[in-house]
Amino acid sequence: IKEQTKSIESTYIATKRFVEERGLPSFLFESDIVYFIGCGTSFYVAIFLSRYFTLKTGIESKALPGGEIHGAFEENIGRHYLKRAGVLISRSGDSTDTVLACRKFKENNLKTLGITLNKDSSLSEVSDETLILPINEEGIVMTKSFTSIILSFQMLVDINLNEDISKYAKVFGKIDEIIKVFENEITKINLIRFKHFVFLGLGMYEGLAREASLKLEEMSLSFTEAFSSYEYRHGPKSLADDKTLVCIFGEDEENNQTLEKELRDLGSTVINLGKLFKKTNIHSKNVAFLQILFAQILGLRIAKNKDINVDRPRNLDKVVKF
Ligand code: F1P
Repeated sequence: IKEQTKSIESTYIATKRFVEERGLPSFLFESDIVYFIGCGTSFYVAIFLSRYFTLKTGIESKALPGGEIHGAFEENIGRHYLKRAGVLISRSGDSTDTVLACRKFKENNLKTLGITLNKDSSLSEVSDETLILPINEEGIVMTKSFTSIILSFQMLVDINLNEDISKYAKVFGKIDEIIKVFENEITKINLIRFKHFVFLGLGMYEGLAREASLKLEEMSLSFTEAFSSYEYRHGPKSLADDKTLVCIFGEDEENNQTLEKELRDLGSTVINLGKLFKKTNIHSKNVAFLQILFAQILGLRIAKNKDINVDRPRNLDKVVKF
């Protein structure tokens, strides 16, 4: 988790170099629809980036897990869009679902960009263009690859819009500060009393909520759920009580404050991450993805309390191949 101070910087340098040497994957910005694909954590990166991409470019996009594409994508889907493209995300570049999804896209004449940490992977062979990030992540549970892949794709979008990307350089060396703020907050919570963890987020923040939920499952074998924030009012909140910890990803604004109060009234403990993130000096919307560090630290703390080894998550392998 702490290595993210370095991985963020190397991602920034590598992405800048990629654009200087190879140019932007302009076909994405000329498309009518872009599909963002991944599995597990990489699928949650896809949700985040799909929302970011559409928000900034106005181009339609959809995030789907790899299996949905190779298992259920039919020729007819999205046929009325003249230009379709795919962004395939995979740390290993070898998850069978994602590689098959990329092949399926090619069969249907979609142009593809692969983003991976592994230059010798099947994904780099199959995708039309590949962005390789020079990050080495040993653990099974993805942490720094999540933040790095998000940063690098955000940079591509921003460069295409002629935005100044040096704003990202401001976070170099400051991840430690965010970690301290989050750690202090987590220390104040009596984690042992919670039986149920809920993560909420809207728009791109839904990607963070889904990833946070996965982090707690993988690291600490906790029972967790994630929803698009206001969906929680429509049924799931029947389970909320004083044994529930709810984390709301997003900005510190009125709607989140109202939801926070509503859930506190039900007896739940609520962390409003927008409010908490403000306590750091680098809380801008550009680096909203760094809110995920809260869940990475939370997962680690709960695992420690339960004496679970986060480096050997139960039933999981680093790559899912079949
Ligand atoms: C991602 C992934 C992980 C998950 C598990 C299996 O694969 O699904 O999110 O924790 O370890 O792999 P990848 O396609 O990004 O390599």
